[in-house]
Amino acid sequence: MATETAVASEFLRTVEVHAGELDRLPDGLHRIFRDDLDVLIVRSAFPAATMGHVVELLQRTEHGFVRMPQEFHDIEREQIVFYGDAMSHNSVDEQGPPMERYLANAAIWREACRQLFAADGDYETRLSAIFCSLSGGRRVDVPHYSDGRTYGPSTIRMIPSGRGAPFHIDNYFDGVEGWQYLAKTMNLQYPINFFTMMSPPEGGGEIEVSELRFNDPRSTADGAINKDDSGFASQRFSLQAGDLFAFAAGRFWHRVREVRGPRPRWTIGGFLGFATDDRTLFYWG
Ligand SMILES: O=C(O)CCC(=O)C(=O)O
Repeated sequence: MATETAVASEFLRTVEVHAGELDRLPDGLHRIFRDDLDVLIVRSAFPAATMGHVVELLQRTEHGFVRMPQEFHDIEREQIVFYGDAMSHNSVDEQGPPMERYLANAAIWREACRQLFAADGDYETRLSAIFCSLSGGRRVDVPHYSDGRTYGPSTIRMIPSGRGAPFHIDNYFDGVEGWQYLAKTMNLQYPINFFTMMSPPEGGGEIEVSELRFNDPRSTADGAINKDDSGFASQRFSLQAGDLFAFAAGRFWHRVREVRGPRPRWTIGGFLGFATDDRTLFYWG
């Protein structure tokens, strides 16, 4: 059954469904967009065994993805690593990825992802089917750049022990070229973030969404990360391998809690946006 949560201590409007009952939320993603819902969880969106298998493959050297450091230029230093180029900024690419590199890496990513999931059911096919069920009958697609090349459908993110994603909010991408291009045809005022848990760590690593909203006078205007998040109420979500999480990441500050134990946290995901003509739901990494 679709479980809708609205108790006082849980300030986020959350709906949780099993992958077999997506028809209960035919317009679920648009509800996040129109500020009628904050969090949507699809339990077992992908089989846990599939995720276990692909994470095992990712830890071998021949996976085919381009690994992108997120904290330090030297990829050999222990840090958060993305498999694939993300359409966002970090301390290595402060203005976001150069478009030429991003688009070249997007094509590599699609092929590497096809290979990665070859034995388990194609990732893009499954993800797109899930989004179709939750998109209110809209077309679902990965965006194209002006030259016809496609964006990447997602990225894979590895957070090692002792690290987490800092407190941040996902609507300070105005200076990122590939984001500006998307904003010409999409309403990206409050982007939606989605990811599927591939492998949870032994401890920590929960996504934690704060009550602090975009433009709250208590937040700084520049979106700087590593801010102090103490003093704000938050809700924490635990996900199992295969669970998909989509949320209003442009409305609420959020972070990933520090990963504990030897196993890294692996996720795969990106962003969702609705076309301004309201006919298409786009997703990209
Ligand atoms: O992919 C994740 O695990 C975290 C997502 C997130 O916080 C973000 O991309 O803004």
